[in-house]
Amino acid sequence: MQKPTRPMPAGPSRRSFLTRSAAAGGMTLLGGAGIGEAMAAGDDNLPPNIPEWMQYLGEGVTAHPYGVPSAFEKDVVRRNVGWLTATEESSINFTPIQDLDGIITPNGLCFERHHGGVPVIDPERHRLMIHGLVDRPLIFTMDELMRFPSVSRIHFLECPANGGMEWKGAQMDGVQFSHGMVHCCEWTGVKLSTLLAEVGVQKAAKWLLAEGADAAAMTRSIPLAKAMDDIIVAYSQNGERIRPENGYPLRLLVPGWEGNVNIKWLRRIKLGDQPWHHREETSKYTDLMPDGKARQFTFVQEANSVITSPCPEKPMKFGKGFYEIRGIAWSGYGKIRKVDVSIDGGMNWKTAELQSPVLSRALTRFRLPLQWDGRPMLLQSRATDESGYVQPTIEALRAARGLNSIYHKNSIHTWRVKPDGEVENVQIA
Ligand SMILES: Nc1nc2c(c(=O)[nH]1)N[C@H]1C(S)=C(S)[C@@H](COP(=O)(O)O)O[C@H]1N2
Ligand SMILES: [Mo]
Repeated sequence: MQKPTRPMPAGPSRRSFLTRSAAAGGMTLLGGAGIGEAMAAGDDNLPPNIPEWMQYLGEGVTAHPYGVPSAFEKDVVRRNVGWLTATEESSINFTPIQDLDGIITPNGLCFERHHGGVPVIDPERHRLMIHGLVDRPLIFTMDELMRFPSVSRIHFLECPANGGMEWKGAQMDGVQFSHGMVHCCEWTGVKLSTLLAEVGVQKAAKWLLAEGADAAAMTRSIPLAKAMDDIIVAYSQNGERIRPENGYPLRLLVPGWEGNVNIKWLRRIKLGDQPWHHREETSKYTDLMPDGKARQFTFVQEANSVITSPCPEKPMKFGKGFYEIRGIAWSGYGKIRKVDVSIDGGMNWKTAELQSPVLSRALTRFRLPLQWDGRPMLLQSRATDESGYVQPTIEALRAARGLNSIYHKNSIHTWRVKPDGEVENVQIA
């Protein structure tokens, strides 16, 4: 047998064990294929035969100094929506949340949001300047920043535009696009409060301005109180240096607050006594209210949740029988306390199991076993966080915020499951 250099996915998929498992039945949850059946399937790679890939030596330890996913996982990728933005540099792509398990988003799959593309920054030549209402304005090298006492925290980061295309009705054909402007990583860095102690904050200081080193020179005003609380000046993401797309070599991580204040490619922090007026291009993250007024600052990403299996990309393909409903919940106010799941559009609710760890301002996994009788369902999830905040219905959110909004749409989401197991994105009254 010749040794393939790089195993490639097979063509049309092999017959699935699981689809045939119902027949094998018995007392087990799912059963499994009988040995006779497997032999009858005529695939030489099925047990009890020795498969191809046991008949050659695989690649050695020098083949991939930096590993990549299996070639069979080629469809697990970030995706963008062409019509959403005019350019690819000032644009966004989406995390494939339908394909992920647990609470950590792999670095290569974290959604990206840029206003001026991704700059190429040599960490040797990168500096962070802290000035304004401080006693000792200072400029830090990356080495100096990494010498400070460090922290590692797991937090979600969500663009406030997540779900924003659906204020007027369901329109995205998958959970990747309806909810994929979120990722959750373990961020390592130095607490901003540590750096502020180094420069000495003056009494009059109440706000800070953070500026990125990208072509957009994106800047944001952030209240100093948040900086003193839990903001991280981060250089690592899931154990390795931050990816260029996510802010290499340095970014702000502002736990639970809207994505746009998490300034990437961070180069400057200025302290002042009031918020700054931002340039048109970067100051659009205001919430337009029903009365036509705009809320300038809506920092917290309130509790949200969505079922990621089933979903349009993951239909209920085994027919009637056992499924585990799985999803993610998160809240900028703290920990998720509870997630309820409904299969009848919100008339009846069952409390799902939360998978540990349940961390503050982090994605939280929930799951609920279901014996599907094959009838249509309207699947929903509803998160409650430790502050007591309950994820609102779309009607409640519209009543409070109207139809003019783009940002902060965290309403209960509905999937319609059809008898053939296909899943559609719908909004129900
Ligand atoms: N310098 C800079 N920082 C930035 C942005 C940017 O365009 N430039 N985009 C912001 C927005 S709107 C979001 S939602 C988050 C996205 O972070 P991510 O790309 O790591 O997912 O970064 C924020 N920080
Ligand atoms: Mo954003």
